[in-house]
Amino acid sequence: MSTYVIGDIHGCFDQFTELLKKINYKKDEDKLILLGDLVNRGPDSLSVINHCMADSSIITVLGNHDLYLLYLLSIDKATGSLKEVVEANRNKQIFKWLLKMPLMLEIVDEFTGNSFLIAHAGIPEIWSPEKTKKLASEVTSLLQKNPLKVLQSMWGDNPNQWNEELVNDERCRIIINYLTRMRFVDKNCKLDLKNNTVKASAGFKPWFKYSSKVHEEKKQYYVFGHWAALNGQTDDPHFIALDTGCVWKGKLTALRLNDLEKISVDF
Ligand SMILES: [Mn+2]
Repeated sequence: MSTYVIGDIHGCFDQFTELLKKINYKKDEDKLILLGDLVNRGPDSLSVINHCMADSSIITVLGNHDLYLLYLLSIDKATGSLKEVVEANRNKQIFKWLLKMPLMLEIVDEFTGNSFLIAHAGIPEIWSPEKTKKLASEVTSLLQKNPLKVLQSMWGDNPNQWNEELVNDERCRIIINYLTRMRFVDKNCKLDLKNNTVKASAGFKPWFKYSSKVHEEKKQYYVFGHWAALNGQTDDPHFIALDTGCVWKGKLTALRLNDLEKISVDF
């Protein structure tokens, strides 16, 4: 049995099925975790969703584009490359399926004992894995209890810094922004959500540059997508970036957790 993590698919269905063939994925034996942003921008978001819903060995962490799709489904607004998903006959089932997905996962590989912390954009250094799990499930239960309220109030870049005192919509919004939109943060973990390049503004660094040696000792790996401009490069083997920009005519990349091998297909 192998466990794979695949980066941002963004509706690139052909590359997705080609990659599954290349890794020789077997749905009855293997496990597949997607890093979110299954949909939008690319040519065939609906086929990606249909394929994933038909295979119970697939789960995804939610990305910002998946949350956008949930939002469009919640207000029944068919627009852009998500039009056919919102208008699909079983759009209500799609909504329910996606709403159940977590914002963060921890997977421990039984052969190596390595632990993999998985979130669409990453996990800020100020939150331990336990704390992150708690905050992520806080959002998931709010999403399930009152989806409209969360989906309609999650927009915006403020507050831009974590604070234990935050409550209600602001608390929910910043947890979502760290886990699904983060790239650069400053030394107080203030988010810069405007910059999607690889060049930091003054006072900011990529979120994964703040971490200490602790990950190495604990055999912890952070696996994330979202940041296509990194093109898979973090210069730190404990931070594994898997969005290799398939939808921008780059590659779609899988990581096999058992041996840390990366396998890609071209757009
Ligand atoms: Mn994203």
